[in-house]
Amino acid sequence: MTETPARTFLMIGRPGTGKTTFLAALWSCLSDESNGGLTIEALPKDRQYLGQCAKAWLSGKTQGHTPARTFQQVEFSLKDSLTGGLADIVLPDMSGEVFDGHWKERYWEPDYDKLARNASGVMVFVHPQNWQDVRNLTDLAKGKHLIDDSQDLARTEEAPSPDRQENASPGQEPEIPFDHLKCSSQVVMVDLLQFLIDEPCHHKELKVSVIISAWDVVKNDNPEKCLKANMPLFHQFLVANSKRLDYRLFGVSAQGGDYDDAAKRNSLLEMNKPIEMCQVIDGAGEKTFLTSPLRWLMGLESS
Ligand SMILES: Nc1nc2c(ncn2[C@@H]2O[C@H](COP(=O)(O)OP(=O)(O)OP(=O)(O)O)[C@@H](O)[C@H]2O)c(=O)[nH]1
Ligand SMILES: [Mg+2]
Repeated sequence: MTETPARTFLMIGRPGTGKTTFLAALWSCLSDESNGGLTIEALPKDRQYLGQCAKAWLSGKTQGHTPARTFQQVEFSLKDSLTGGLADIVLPDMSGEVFDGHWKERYWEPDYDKLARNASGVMVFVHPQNWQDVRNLTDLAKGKHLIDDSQDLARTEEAPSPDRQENASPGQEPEIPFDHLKCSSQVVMVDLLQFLIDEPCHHKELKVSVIISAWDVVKNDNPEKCLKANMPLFHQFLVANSKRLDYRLFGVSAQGGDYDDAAKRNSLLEMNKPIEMCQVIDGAGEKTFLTSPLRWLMGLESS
């Protein structure tokens, strides 16, 4: 370990956004010289968790859902082969449910509070599945007349749900109870970043790597345009706060493809080197390295 204090980076993302898969691929590729110039300088004392993740990743198995409340404190010591600089990194892996809990409960555990206040950078994960819950005002306006037209039909055909029955009084529209977890993911992601730059952490400046994971399923060649089109509120928040959130975007395929596609999975497992399974591009769509999101947080990439 180096004499300078370890630097803490957070990995933030809702459930199933690719956090553990990215960590598994990153850890597995840090010994490869063609990964963009970051190599392991000293092995962590506790490698069991990283070892498990890497084993699954190398054998083409999905990472299991990270259990809620389990705090995987990942720490390693890295060397930048371009400058020879050394750095100790703390990169905890947590379940997406933990972040949903922060959003819903407006509360986090003391352990996480310490990490959040110490953090000098954040990897923010979004998955194409998160886009299904994004609606813009034009969609809503278009949808409204369809709803109006079909209301009579729906009233006759649909039995009211227990929630609706409970809350409806005669002659009134039934009330649907608010469910935090059904809110649009882009609203949740904005809020999670606001916890860091506003109450309670008040970070003046944070490096941010926004990772669009499962990039192999995205039909777009430019992560910046892709985020703008699919999570416009979140994208606008990043742009508007770019003095405090010094962000870079990446499209990352840490798994290389869908494992349910047997032919694809076999072709990935037949690659000469594991690192060839991953594809990473920067915000403008240029090919880059799996380590680039981490290098950006470490200040090793030019602004
Ligand atoms: N096609 C494709 N799927 C991916 C990729 N990376 C992750 N996935 C899939 O996305 C899902 C979630 O991945 P995880 O890495 O477990 O996500 P997570 O954020 O750690 O999830 P939690 O631990 O539940 O918070 C899994 O089904 C993965 O197989 C990728 O590069 N391509
Ligand atoms: Mg996980």
